[in-house]
Amino acid sequence: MSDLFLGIDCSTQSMTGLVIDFDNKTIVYNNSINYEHDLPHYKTKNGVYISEDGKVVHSNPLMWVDALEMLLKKLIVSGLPTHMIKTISGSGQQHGTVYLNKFFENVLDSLDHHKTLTTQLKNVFTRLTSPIWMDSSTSKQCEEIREVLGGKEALIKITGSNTFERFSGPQIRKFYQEDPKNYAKTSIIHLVSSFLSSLLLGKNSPIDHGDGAGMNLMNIKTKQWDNKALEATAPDLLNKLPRLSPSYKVIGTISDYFINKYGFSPNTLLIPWSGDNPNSLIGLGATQKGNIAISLGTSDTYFSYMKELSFDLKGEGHIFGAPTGDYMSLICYKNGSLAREKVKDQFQLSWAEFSEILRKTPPGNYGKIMLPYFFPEIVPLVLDPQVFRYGFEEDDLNGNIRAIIEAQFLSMKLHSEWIKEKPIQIYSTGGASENIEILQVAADIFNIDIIKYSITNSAALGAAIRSIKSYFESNGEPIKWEKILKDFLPLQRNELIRARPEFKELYMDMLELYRKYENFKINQEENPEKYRIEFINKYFS
Ligand code: ADP
Ligand code: XUL
Repeated sequence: MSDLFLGIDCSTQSMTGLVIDFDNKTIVYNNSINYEHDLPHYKTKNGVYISEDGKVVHSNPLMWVDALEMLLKKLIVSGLPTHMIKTISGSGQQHGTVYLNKFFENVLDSLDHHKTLTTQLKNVFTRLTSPIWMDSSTSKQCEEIREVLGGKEALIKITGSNTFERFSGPQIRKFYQEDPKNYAKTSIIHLVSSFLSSLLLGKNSPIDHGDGAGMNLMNIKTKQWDNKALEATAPDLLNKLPRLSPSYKVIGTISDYFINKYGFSPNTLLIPWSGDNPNSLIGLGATQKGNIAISLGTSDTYFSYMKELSFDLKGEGHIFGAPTGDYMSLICYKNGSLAREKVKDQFQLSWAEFSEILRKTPPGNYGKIMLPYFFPEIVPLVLDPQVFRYGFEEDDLNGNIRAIIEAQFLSMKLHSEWIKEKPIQIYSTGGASENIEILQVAADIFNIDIIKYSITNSAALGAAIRSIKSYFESNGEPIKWEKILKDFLPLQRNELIRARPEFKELYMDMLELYRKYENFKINQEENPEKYRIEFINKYFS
């Protein structure tokens, strides 16, 4: 076996470790810990704690620590020679924050490898749970910050995004306002990514520009903390944040705890962890203009590599840093996999049965339209979840299944119009990208072919690939992204889902119909029922 590279992904529902043997162009290890099933004593459902009204969504940072240790134990048991791992990087669900006291770095510096990480870290948190990307309880703080920074457009031009409920800045402000004592006791606030990176490093790790851009705190042009944004958020915040770093820069070597306990070499290099979406950009090979990806994980996201910085002044989308040092654009939905699961579970179906219904029902669904806000939604902003059905009822099995999938991709097409990149193909990833029938609906609605990979966790893969690039660079042997990706990624592709041209017109009409229904419900515009009848007459009579 030759040089190995490890990528770890701490996502909403699970933690994955993936190891690449780069010389042999193979993935030699790929395994996950599922929080709900493998760590049941944390009592999460799908990896999270959700309040009754659905607005407050937290997870448990100690559970992530436990999962990391469990993952590394599995790696050892598998017989993988950890001492041959040259570089490690990782990926975290974006926006989530971890609040730590002044003892954090001392504890990291003096970890005893005979004891577990959780025993030693249990007293370092000033907030026992972490608000995550699914949280939508900070509308008040979003408004306050937006106002101080001069309104939506000004804010977008500073941080790359409007304020969003799940973003770290508004979440930090809420903690400061609701629990000032513990805010004062907080020495450092990490993202999920930089928190886990700190454990491996044995001291505070920087936040990379990719994940840093999801905080409403980083200036998207200078890639520095923005003083005005910090002041608008909470007092003394600069002193409570780690430094920022390019995603590719080596930050040090692995700490003694992991060397002694898991057999890593003392020379193992570390590079900053990034967000799951920036990592996926690399893991899917979407590093050039015109590359578009959809990720169908717990969240559904649509994102694109961006060379020249440009903004969505309407304020629905985001600009993040890309691990290449450039930018990426993104829109994100909360009603992704968990909404699909709601419908699947309501009718007690397996995914195979769910897919079978998608196969046998017609595109256009006889004019049945759903607005699928099972959970609060980001685009369009819906804080009080409710599902709207037009032309069918809640107990219509076939109708509901096709309606939710069509709604998700019609909405994605509608709200990604501001992303000017026009794709030739779309790369897909995430748990639901296993499902060819779901991808077929997406391909037909976008009228673009979709590439499916055999690895559905492109975030872990992207982290491992980033490690390769930084390793060669730190050895004075610069290697281009294209070279690594070209040699490796095509081997992972396993299917092309073709858009069917015969449904192009139908879905263009349905997109306009869907737009009208959203405007009807969200902006109180005219009831478009007569257009729905026209659509039915055109395609189904
Ligand atoms: P995350 O990384 O956000 O934790 P994943 O990318 O691992 O999430 O995706 C997990 C989701 O994948 C599950 O919630 C499940 O709904 C979905 N999933 C798994 N298999 C299928 C399938 N065959 N069809 C549709 N969805 C699936
Ligand atoms: C992106 C977002 C989610 C999380 C969880 O802005 O909120 O995609 O990164 O995967």
